[in-house]
Amino acid sequence: MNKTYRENHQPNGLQFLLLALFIVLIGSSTAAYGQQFPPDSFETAPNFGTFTLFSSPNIVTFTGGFTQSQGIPSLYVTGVKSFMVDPGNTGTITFQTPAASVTLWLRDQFSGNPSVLTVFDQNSQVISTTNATAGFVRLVLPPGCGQFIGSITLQSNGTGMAVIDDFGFTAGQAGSSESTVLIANFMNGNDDELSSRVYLWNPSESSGGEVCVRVFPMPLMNGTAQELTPASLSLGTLAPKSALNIKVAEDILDPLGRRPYKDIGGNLTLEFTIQAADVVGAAQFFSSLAFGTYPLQVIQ
Ligand SMILES: [Ca+2]
Repeated sequence: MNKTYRENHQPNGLQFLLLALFIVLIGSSTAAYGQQFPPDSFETAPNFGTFTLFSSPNIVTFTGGFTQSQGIPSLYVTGVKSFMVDPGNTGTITFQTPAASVTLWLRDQFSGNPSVLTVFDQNSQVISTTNATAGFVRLVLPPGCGQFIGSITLQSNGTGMAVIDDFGFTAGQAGSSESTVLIANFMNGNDDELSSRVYLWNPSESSGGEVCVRVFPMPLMNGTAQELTPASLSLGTLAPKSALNIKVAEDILDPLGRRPYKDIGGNLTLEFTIQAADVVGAAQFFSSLAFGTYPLQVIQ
């Protein structure tokens, strides 16, 4: 076997091996993660007091407001009831299992001092705030890659009610909130010259979740370099017992508008955060002449 043959064909052999592993691993998938709960219109909620919607382990609890119909059609997106909070009060929505995203319709009854909807993660850190307007607006509340929504508050600041209707969500991590952090210490973003791949696989039978990446250029000697990702970028989800093949140029640099990345030699370090325990991975780069493969470094 001459050198050229070996260099040209070993990547294909490795890819075949990874494909075979992928086929073995992809056999079964049970994902509580990502289960979608269609909008509830509050039509069957009790008129007063704390109440819950949906069922365990995805119960959502509403406190601080009421749902009794006021007979005012503009206060409802559908039906004749909604979740309303009196002026000066704060309504709170709490998730038994943190949510991967939430959709709802929000309005103030009257214009003036706007009410404020605040989204918190499962550690009670603020993710975002939104002011209500005197007209229903549909809000889609993704928490950001790798984050989950633990609770939402609605502080009613106007002279009328602050109102939510048609509340739905997508379940986030059920049970464990373990995550894995992996580093690809050397990748190259100049896909005019080199192809770069990252393979992740998740051996867990139950733990699965979103894959997020941050991209750091590698500075030249005495130089500095700035992170390419303004915020952690989502690469989709990695289900239990499944694998993911990530193409650095197509899947990461394209969405960032940085393909091909040729600055300072195109060299990059990638940090992956996966919302699942004990994920492992490998990085590979190759052209017609050269290639390298190495396991991803486990940070957490
Ligand atoms: Ca309704």
